[in-house]
Amino acid sequence: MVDSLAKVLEGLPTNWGRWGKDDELGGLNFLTPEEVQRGLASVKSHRTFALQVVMNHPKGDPVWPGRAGMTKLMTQDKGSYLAGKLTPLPGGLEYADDFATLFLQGSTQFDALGHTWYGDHLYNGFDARTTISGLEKASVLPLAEKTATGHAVLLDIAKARGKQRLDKAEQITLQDLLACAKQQGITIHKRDILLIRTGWLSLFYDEGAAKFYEPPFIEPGLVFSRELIEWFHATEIPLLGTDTIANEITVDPNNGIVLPLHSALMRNLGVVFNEILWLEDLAKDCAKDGKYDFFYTAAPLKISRGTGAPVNPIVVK
Ligand code: UVW
Repeated sequence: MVDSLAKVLEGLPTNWGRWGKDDELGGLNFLTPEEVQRGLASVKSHRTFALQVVMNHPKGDPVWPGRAGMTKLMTQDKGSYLAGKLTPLPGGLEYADDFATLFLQGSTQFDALGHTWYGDHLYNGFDARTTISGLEKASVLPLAEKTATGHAVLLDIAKARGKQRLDKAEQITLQDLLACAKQQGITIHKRDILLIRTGWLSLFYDEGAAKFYEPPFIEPGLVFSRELIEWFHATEIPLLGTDTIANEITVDPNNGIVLPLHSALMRNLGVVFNEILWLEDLAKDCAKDGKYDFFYTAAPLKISRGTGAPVNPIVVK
């Protein structure tokens, strides 16, 4: 018997109304100019990292089951000119063009705060019917216009456990986060952007889609607990990013709920989710220099009424 979200989350904090009844930014409200400055002040080596996975990757695009990776087609290329279908522009210029269809949640992405809900309400109490035909409220657009920019920390849970990657359904608790921070010699400060490495995504590229999606599809990740939600609330975490498809263990081992943190953190607290991050190169660099904090900035594509959008976050160490 699976518990209901309404029952499990009863009495836990929300940030609804905290920034006004029309707020669509949630945790990004914590990222004030002071937080941007704090992020910039942490920059030491000026090494940069781009955290998006490759779209249209030859091995495929890792996505939530039921979605598909990008389909990309050439609409014209040198072949078009060689076949006589096109002639060069006056002066001789030729060009290649392409066209793509994609799930907006089909790559490294930001979830809009209105992307998931339970009952009849989204983040900030917006009526769930405002999602019909496109998100009228809490779409990805306000997040894209604000940007997520500030001081971030990486917690490398896989490394802390002496593994290349966590196993299917492996759990991460609040205690694990705090122990990992201690082991890495960092303090998680209020308003830090929180990135968690599990190593899980590398399974897709190393061993292929069949292994990655082998049933049951249960990603490793954070497990719901009341103390975890209270800690996120008290620590004012603006954004959670991980190298998994959905930022949390797929099925909660204690109550059977699928993706409870999407409700407890995203819907109720307004924590912005940055999913499907490529953290391998950043993690290697952090292990090398022992520095696990840095400047992070990201703005998803500006898509009107979007449920999410691809993003290529930038880290400067
Ligand atoms: C779902 O919403 C099901 O997944 P995600 O947040 O990973 O896109």
